[in-house]
Amino acid sequence: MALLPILEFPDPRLRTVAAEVDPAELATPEFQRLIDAMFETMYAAPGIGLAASQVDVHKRFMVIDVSEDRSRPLVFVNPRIVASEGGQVYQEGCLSVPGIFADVTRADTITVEFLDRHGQPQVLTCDGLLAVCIQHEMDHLIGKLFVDYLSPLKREMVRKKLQKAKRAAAA
Ligand code: GNR
Ligand code: NI
Repeated sequence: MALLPILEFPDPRLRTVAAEVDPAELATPEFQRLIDAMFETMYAAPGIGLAASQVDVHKRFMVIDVSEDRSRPLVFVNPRIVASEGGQVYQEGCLSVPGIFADVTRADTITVEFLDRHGQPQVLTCDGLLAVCIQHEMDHLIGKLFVDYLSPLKREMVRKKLQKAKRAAAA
C-alpha cells in the first residue's frame, strides 16, 4: 500500500478541526484500509504517532505505537480525556514540523475514553511517553501543533528554518 503524504507546518490544512467518526463508517473496508495506511506511513516515517489531520483526513482518530519493537499498534477513535493529573516536560518533535524539537509541558497521567478500530469502547489510563503522545495527537485533531506552545518569536524562527530547508531541498 502506498504511503500517505504528511502535511507540514505552516500548511493551513493542519489547522482544520476534525469531525467525529461515525461508527458505521469506521466499520467499512475503506476506513479500515485508511487505518492500515496510516500505520504504514507512521512506521515508515518513522514516528510514534500519526493523527488523521496530518494526512489531510479531518476525522477524529489517530494511530500510535510507542513500543520499542513497534509491536503495539493502538487506534484511538473519537478520543476524549476524562481525567488528567500532574505535569511532565518532554522534548517533543512532530512529523509535520520536521527537524524541530522543543520542551512541552503536558499532563503526566491521563484517562482517555475512545473507540478501538473495531468500534469497541475502551478506557485507558496511562502516563509517560504514551500520555504525551495521546495529548500531542489529540491537539492535531483540533488544529493545534506543539510549536503553538512556543513563544511567537520562536515559532517564527521555526517557520523560517523550515522554509529555508524546503528551499535548499528544491534547489
Ligand atoms: O514521532 C513522534 N515523536 C514524538 C516525540 C515526542 C512527542 C511527540 C511525538 S509525536 C511524533 C509523531 C507526530 O508528529 N505525531 O503527530
Ligand atoms: Ni505531530
